[in-house]
Amino acid sequence: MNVIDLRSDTVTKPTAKMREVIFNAEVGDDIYGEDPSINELEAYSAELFGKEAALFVTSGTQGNTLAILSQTQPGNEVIVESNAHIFWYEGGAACAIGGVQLHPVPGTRGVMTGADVEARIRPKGNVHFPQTALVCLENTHNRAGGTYWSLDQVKEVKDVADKHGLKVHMDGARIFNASVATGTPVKEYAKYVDTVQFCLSKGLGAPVGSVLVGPKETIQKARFWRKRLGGAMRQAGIIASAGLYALQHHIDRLEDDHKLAKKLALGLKNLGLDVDPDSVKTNMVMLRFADCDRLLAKLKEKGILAGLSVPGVIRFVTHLDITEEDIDTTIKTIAELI
Ligand code: TLP
Repeated sequence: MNVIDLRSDTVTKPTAKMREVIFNAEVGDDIYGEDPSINELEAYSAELFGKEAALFVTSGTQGNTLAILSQTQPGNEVIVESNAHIFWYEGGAACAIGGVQLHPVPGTRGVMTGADVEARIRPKGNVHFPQTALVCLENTHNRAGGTYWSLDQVKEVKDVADKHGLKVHMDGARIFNASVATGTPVKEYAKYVDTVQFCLSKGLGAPVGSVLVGPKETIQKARFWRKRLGGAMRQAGIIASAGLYALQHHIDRLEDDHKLAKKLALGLKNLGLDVDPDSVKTNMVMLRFADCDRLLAKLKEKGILAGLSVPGVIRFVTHLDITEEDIDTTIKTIAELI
């Protein structure tokens, strides 16, 4: 059976061209700094984001964790939006490894205002309070349904962070989706944050890896932490080459994923289902449904996979391996099932 996998954009398989690039990748021992493919990916990423340095890491979770570890001290507090991936889905890494406390701030569709953030910053010089060190933004925002931050919204938080001497990290697992949807170059977003983590293994379609970009000194600290956590790899140019290929060839096509997500949302709306097509900003569709488990199980029997985002909400994610025909089949199948 041909499976239509809409659970996540993490499920993509390398394309034939990407496999060819992997096959031919030049490699070396990265712990000696000798893997040409990794060095090229890091240099390319730093340039693309207008940052001094970049670090190839195993996953988005590792990139976020290294960003926190290299910009905080144990006992510090880190402000995150209350539905942030860092808060929900990273196994408590910031706390378990970095010894920091996360301070969740409710946002609107994943976006915090400068005032939201400022109200949560702890007063300095009072022995009762943990000291706020870092603010983390998520762009696009996963649990909010692939919503993006505008550049002005990022600037507003950056201004507050600067005023209080805080660093800003962007969990940009899907920053290219935000960039394509808003027309904002990633370099512009990066101007108003200290570090950005972006995933190669999501919409960009590479099999493994993320990149953390930022100032040289911060990335050097992150490199140290990556080694300490066992994330320094050897001839990992095998996977980095796929990441570089994805960065060079798979950004513009994200627009197609966004169109298909919109098409799916409109199709489901036309079936009378509880979906808001206007809220579909990038490659995710959130369907509010009374019995999600039953619908998901029925869909699975028909070869269509989706996942639960939050209780009562099914998430569909479009990506490189999803065609227009797959979306038509999905809408038709759901029409038959409900
Ligand atoms: N998100 C995954 C799951 O973990 C939920 C998905 O299927 O969407 N930041 C954001 C915003 C993410 O959505 C994810 C992955 C990560 C970080 C972590 O990336 P990985 O899975 O590479 O550690």
